[in-house]
Amino acid sequence: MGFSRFSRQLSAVMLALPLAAVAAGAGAGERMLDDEEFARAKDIFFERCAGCHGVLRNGATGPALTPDVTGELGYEGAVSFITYGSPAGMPNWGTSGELTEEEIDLMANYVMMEPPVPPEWGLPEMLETWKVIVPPEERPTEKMNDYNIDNIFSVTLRDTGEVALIDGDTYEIINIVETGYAVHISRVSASGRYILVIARDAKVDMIDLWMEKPDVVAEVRVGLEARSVETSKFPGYEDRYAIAGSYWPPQYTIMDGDTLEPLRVVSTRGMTYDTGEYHPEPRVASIVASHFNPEFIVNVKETGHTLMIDYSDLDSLRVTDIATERFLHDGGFDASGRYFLVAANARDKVVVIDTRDNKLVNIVETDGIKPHPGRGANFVHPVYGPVWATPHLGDESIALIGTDPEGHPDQAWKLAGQLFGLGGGQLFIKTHPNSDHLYVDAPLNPDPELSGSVAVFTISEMGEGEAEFVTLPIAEWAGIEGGGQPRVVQPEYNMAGDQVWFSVWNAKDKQSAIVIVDDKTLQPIKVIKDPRLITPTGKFNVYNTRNDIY
Ligand code: DHE
Repeated sequence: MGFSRFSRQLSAVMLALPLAAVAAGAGAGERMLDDEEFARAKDIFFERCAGCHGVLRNGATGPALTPDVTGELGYEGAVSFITYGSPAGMPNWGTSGELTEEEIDLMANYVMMEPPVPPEWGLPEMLETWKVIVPPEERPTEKMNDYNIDNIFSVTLRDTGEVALIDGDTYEIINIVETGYAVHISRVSASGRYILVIARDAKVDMIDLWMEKPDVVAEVRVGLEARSVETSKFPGYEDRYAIAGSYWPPQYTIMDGDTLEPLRVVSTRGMTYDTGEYHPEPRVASIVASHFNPEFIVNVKETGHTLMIDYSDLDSLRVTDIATERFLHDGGFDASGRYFLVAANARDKVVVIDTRDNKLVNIVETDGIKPHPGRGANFVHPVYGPVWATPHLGDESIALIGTDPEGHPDQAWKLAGQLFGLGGGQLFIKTHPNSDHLYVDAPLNPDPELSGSVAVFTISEMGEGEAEFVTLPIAEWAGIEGGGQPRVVQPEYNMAGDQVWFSVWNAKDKQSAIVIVDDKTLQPIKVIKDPRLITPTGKFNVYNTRNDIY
């Protein structure tokens, strides 16, 4: 279950299994699991493993785990990977205390068996789950609270299935809002009024920030597993539509932007862009809304298609299908908002799309293992000019890709330079137009000192070649009581760009925190600790998220 060498060996057989071969059944593990154990292992796999390895275990960010390949790894090998992880991105489920020895034994046996195929989820199932809690006509016609809603943070509380809405001016928790299971990300509607939250169980929640106490006004489940949500941003279509991408079933759903009524659901099953082979599980990874056309940009992971979905006429949906690269994951715009850069992480590449002319611009080799940008970071490098940066999950490198074809044509859409951060296990990077700093985390590094810290580079001091960084001991500053291995994850600026928020993400039964750092002095100015802040991970500042500022 580790990533590096194993992943490369296994990718060759990734697409070999036809759907008929993946029906539930038992393979050759160390021992057979009984029904109860199988059901428990299936749940753990869904909760912890399916995101990287796929429901059908055909592999993506992590290697394929079909019985033909896990059989070669063997039971002992599987136990070791699950227990210790790897610096290339496999979490250390055992040594971090997240899985017990007994659960690891269960999982090592489970991955030797044939994976079960989950049921489909179409419009009828969605409509059964669709609820308009406050109909549009009963919602406020103006903002009913005194919050500066642009500076609210929507904070993922991963393991409680909630988001905390935190006032960025006062650091007070405004509300803890119940969402779906293992909630993942928040995105903000074009007007800034609504926050859309997607959970791993594919539940979408829509929060109205104009209410006296902001809360959920509509919800729907668009599948059984999902990771992405976005809303229409093109002038004339602000807040009109929402879209969510599902991992299972592999599909995207366009919804009404006021009520979340599902309007169109489209499967992404189909052929790989290069070899033209059928794939049963091409999952929808990141989605962004174009600023240049009435389109959503939908990245289909396993088959390597980037779809530009024109939402101006839902009855005759026009889709521009750009062949890009397999294993598309997360990404963001360049500073102009015209070019979208998305990691094809298991291919160690970043794809650049021109969202004005709907064309592939380039596919950049990032000279690192598994680029993982989040949305990336845009800044003006003293030597290379405007760049977009991504860290890597599998090593300590940070790729700088030139984004200025006019002023710096030699660097444009190429690897202009590299930085080197704390170590492997990096996930997120962030800067802000008002800041001279670039922050890079390493939450998946097995070394607790590194996973509890963040690297800070000073942009104006960068030259050609390597740059020095300062290490901030964020987890230490949090003063966590009661132990655990708190991981520092996802820097996020406030609206003004003068403070940076970090989640100190501990196990569910341990204390977690949010540490806020002054961007000028690099000193902590506030630690938010509250028993309700359980497993905080992603944080989404309303203004920065809505305006694609990163
Ligand atoms: Fe994420 C973004 C998928 C695990 C925190 N994550 C994304 C996106 C995708 C994705 C496709 C881009 C969404 C978009 O922009 O539309 N994430 C996955 C997985 O498949 C994966 C690897 C495994 C899984 O089982 O889910 C995974 N992600 C995690 C985590 O374990 C993280 C660290 C903690 C958590 O809360 O789950 C995590 N992912 C995030 C965050 C973002 C994200 C915070 C948004 C970053 C941003 O700044 O926009």
